[in-house]
This record gives sequence, C-alpha cells and structure tokens, in this order.
Amino acid sequence: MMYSIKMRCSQGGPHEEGGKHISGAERILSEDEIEDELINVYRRAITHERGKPDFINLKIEKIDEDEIIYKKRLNINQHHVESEEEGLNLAKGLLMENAVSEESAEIAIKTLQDLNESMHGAMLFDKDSGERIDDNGIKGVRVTGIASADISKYKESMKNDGREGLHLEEALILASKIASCKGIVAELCWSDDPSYVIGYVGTKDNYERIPILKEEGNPIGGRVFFIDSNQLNDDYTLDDLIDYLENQIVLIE
Ligand code: PML
Ligand code: MG
Repeated sequence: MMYSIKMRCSQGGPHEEGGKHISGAERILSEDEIEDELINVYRRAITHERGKPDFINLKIEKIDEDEIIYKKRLNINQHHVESEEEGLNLAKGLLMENAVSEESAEIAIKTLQDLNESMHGAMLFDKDSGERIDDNGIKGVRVTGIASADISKYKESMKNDGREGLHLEEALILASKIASCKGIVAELCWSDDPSYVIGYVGTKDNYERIPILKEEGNPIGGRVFFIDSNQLNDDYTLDDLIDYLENQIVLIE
C-alpha cells in the first residue's frame, strides 16, 4: 500500500487566505516509512530560511497503485557562470535551443523578475508568442503527485552537500515530471529562497543547472512552463495538460 504525504506551510494564515508561502514538500511512501518521514517534513517546515510558519498543512492520502506511472530522471548538465547576467543569457540561449522563441524566453525572464511576490505554482507561457495561457494569477499551476521511486536513494542524494543537495534533488524530480508532460517543451525556474541563487532550464532530456539566475537576497522565485499550442487539440486540451501536472502520480526512476 502506498501513501502520499504532502506538506505546505505559510506565514500570516493559510495560502488561500493570503498567507506568505514558506515551504512545501511531497513524498510517496509505503506505510512503514510514513512515521519517520513526517518528522522530517515537519522539521523542514519549521526551520525554513523564508521564516517561521504559523500555518502548516499536512495531508496523508492512500494512493491507488494502478494510477502510478514511472518516468525517467533528467540528465544533469552543470554550467558555470560568473554573474546573474551571464546566467540569464545562458538560460535564454538554452530555451531557444529547445523550441522557445527569443521573444517568449525574454518575456518569461522579465515576468519572473518583475513579480511582486513568489508564484505558488508555475505560469504557462506559449512557447512562440510568450503569452501567458493559464488564468490562475499568482496561484499558477501546482505540480504535485511526484516522488522519487526509491525513497532511501532519494534521502541519500538529499544529504549530499546539505542544502544544495536537497534543492537539487527535489527540483530534479519535479523537472523530470514536467518534462514528461506532453505539450511542454521547456521550463525555466529559480528559487524563492533568498540566499539560493541557483536555477535551471528543464528540457525534454536535460536539467541544465545554472549557478546564478538571480541576485543574492531576492526572496522571489517561480517557474515558467513553455507550451507548444500545436500539440493541444480536442483530444488533448490545456485542461488535460494541467490535470496531468496537478494530479497524475509519477514516480521518477
Ligand atoms: C527551489 O528549491 O525553490 C527551486 C530550486 C531550483 C534549483 C535547484 C538546484 O539545482 O540546486
Ligand atoms: Mg523554496
């Protein structure tokens, strides 16, 4: 029997009542792994650099194992840059190599930079026109139903290099689910943790890891998914694409 554990926490009330997002985590586990992992996600909630939460939501749900699908982990390409400007230029180039227009890449970068608060989920942008195509405002589209297929391996990777390992491992499995979604050609992300300036471009096969995508101390981050509207039709609509991201259980191998 498998279970999903989801944690989200905020400050100033629940997210839906305008609270500031502090952190979130998701695990998919067997019953005997739940107890230990609950302590870990609770600790994660109360020790986050974004602040002390006054609202923590913990949800444990049984999963129908027939609904689980397995997808491959992206390959990591580690890049080296000296500045935010160099990082953003590299991100733009990588997006353009992956079917995103220059205009769309530039609009996405500027939109993320101009946010007044962090996105709760991702913004969906048309890969050619750069138009935002979801109408979810600051809420965006939240990707859930995602975990590593092997929790002990996962925890081991998270321990490597401490905080960096944790961010990388979680972002990598999330990006791997996003890459597996039909209609998404690429993703751009940087963190909302003020001191964490690393970000990435996710493609169909690679996690292009970029060491600097924002200024140190900036508490605003988010994700943009680039959509190929030509892949949407009556049999596979934008709602189907969003449903895959929000609800399909995907374990990354
Ligand atoms: C986040 O944790 O909010 C996103 C992190 C993106 C970069 C993770 C990494 O590769 O270290
Ligand atoms: Mg964060």
